Amino acid sequence: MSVIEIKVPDIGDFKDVAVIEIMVKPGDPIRLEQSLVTVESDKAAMEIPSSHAGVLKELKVKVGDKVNIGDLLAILEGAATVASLAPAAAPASPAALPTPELAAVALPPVAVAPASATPALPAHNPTALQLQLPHASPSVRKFARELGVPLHELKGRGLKGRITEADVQSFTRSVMSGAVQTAAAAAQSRSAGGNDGAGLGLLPWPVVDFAKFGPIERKDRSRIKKISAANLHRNWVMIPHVTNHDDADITDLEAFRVATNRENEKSGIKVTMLAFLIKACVAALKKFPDFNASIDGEQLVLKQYFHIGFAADTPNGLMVPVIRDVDQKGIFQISQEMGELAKKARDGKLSPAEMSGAGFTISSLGGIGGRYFTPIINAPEVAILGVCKSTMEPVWDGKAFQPRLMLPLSLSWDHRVIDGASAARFNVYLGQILGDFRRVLL
Ligand code: CAO
Repeated sequence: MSVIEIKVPDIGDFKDVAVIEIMVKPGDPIRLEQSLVTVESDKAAMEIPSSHAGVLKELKVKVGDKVNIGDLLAILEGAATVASLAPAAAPASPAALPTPELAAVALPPVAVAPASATPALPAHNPTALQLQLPHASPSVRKFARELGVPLHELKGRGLKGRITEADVQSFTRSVMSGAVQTAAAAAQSRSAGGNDGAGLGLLPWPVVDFAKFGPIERKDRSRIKKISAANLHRNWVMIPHVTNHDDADITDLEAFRVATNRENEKSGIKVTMLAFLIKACVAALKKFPDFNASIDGEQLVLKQYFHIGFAADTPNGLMVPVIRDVDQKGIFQISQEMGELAKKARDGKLSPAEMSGAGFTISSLGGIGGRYFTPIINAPEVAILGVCKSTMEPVWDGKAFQPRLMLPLSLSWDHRVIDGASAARFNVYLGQILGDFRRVLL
């Protein structure tokens, strides 16, 4: 019989979060990933799951305690199973996002629920922001999920504004009787006609009976796709995007990459063009700091760190893992981390921390194809680089056409922060670096 210590996992950028609920008691049999306690920051409530299975011997926290990453939560007795706290694929849950980033959408090792500490809301508030809402216990959240009740639209009438089972029942009754309409239903009826495009004076969304024209199939959109869609939509509508296209001559860099992979075959690390691009972008961000920035009210926040996000295509949808401190890393380390993060993304195991903090993002379709595209900026960043497949092209050298390997680059930028001349210079400089990496040393 082994004794296992359960500690607070990485819960994102939260410090001194209060324990608000204990969900187990000594003697209870504990399943792997069973929620043990609920903690609450000023932004969100979240359940902390057990990293092991066993029998609960002792709880090391009580309601009201403040905890941080690494603090001892509980002691279990039993055979250890999986030591990792990596989350399983995101369960269907109405969980709120820990951050508003483009595709920081995988659930953390815990389900995140809206927190309290908000001004009183009406019993039903379909326009309320999720992060400002009252919270509910896991069983009430489960109950609401089963009924399809949007918890964030309810005002809790329980202790400290908590949503109770009775609140969920009464909301369901009101919807059934037609007394209230959920935000989703309201949006649907708006898009079905009579809507002026959220005040933009637009035509209503076309409502078409597709089945009239031929056989169709309906399928649910995945949770990650719905969340990233909402983020992409906001970013596309709110940011005045412009995209500059350019080409970089990577003939010599590609030869170097191929030779490097050949020489390091045994290392098991494959270097792709994306690793060089990530490194080259850092050189360009150092030269053009406005591209590694965010708008904050009247100010521009210029980041002195170089964390680069890269879009990863996963079965569940688009995700953007982040490689930190790229300026301090070599191509092999970047390649290795990229491989690990991409695998985690595909397995649905990225933590919120691994998807946050980027100052600039690269979206590479180079392994697939295409020429150019217009990537959507990953707010609150102000620029994103799209990359497509390199092709051999005839390039005039002043005397003759030479076969050169050309990489298509598409840089989208926020016109509130960046202007066209800077964007063109950024692309030119990036092309020069990719053309001759020794320039990074200058
Ligand atoms: N030109 C030509 N070939 C390229 C290339 C480029 N720009 N970039 C990559 N390749 C090649 C690689 O060398 C590799 O070749 P081999 O199989 O012969 O070794 C192949 O294409 C596949 O590369 P990869 O995609 O596995 O690796 P990567 O490092 O380039 O990209 C990752 C990793 C995770 C970013 C990628 O797999 C991915 O998910 N891309 C999609 C991103 C996306 O969806 N963007 C759109 C976002 S907006 O909706």
